[in-house]
Amino acid sequence: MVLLLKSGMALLSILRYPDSRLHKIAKPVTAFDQRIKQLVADMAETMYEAPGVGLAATQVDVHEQILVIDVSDTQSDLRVFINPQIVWASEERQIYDEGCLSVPGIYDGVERPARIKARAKDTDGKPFEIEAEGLMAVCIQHEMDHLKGKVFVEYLSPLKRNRIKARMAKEERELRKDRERDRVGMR
Ligand code: K1U
Ligand code: ZN
Repeated sequence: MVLLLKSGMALLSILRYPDSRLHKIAKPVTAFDQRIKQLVADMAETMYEAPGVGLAATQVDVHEQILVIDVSDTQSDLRVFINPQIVWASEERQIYDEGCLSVPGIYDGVERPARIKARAKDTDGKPFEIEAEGLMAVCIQHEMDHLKGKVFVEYLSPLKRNRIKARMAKEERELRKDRERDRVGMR
């Protein structure tokens, strides 16, 4: 579902784990055109509204290699990564309590390289490189996993993952009931 806003931008629906579409592999972007610019604007709007600090195109059911990230406190530092690649990762690792807009309400520790160097293109197709640490490094790696069809809960133990799946399934049943009540005018 897409919610159109007065600003000309749109709020996109975020797929919820364990939706199988979260496991699709994203393809590289080949045409840096108006469609990509509009998609990036809609993804940023969707991320800010959620709110979140990152969003991968996979999460809005678009299977192209596009990420938006803003780890600033004031939603004022949007970074766009198209066709991103990690070209260097530190031996040093850090554990960070990660969250995901596709797995709302769940936070758990994931260990990843503490510092990375990434290469990507902007919306005009211009290449750039970035060195990142802290939340930015975590976020780039987490979002790049989405493009490869991987959700952060897959780093957790099978026991934790199954509990998360059960909780998400329960929430999904409740959401469906609410939507049905709305449809027949009972709410
Ligand atoms: O769904 C996503 O991929 C976005 C995810 C990014 C992320 C956060 C933390 C660690 C790794 C990856 C989120 O934005 S979850 C929500 C969140 O962390 C947040 C929400 C509001 C304010 C600050 C953070
Ligand atoms: Zn995520």
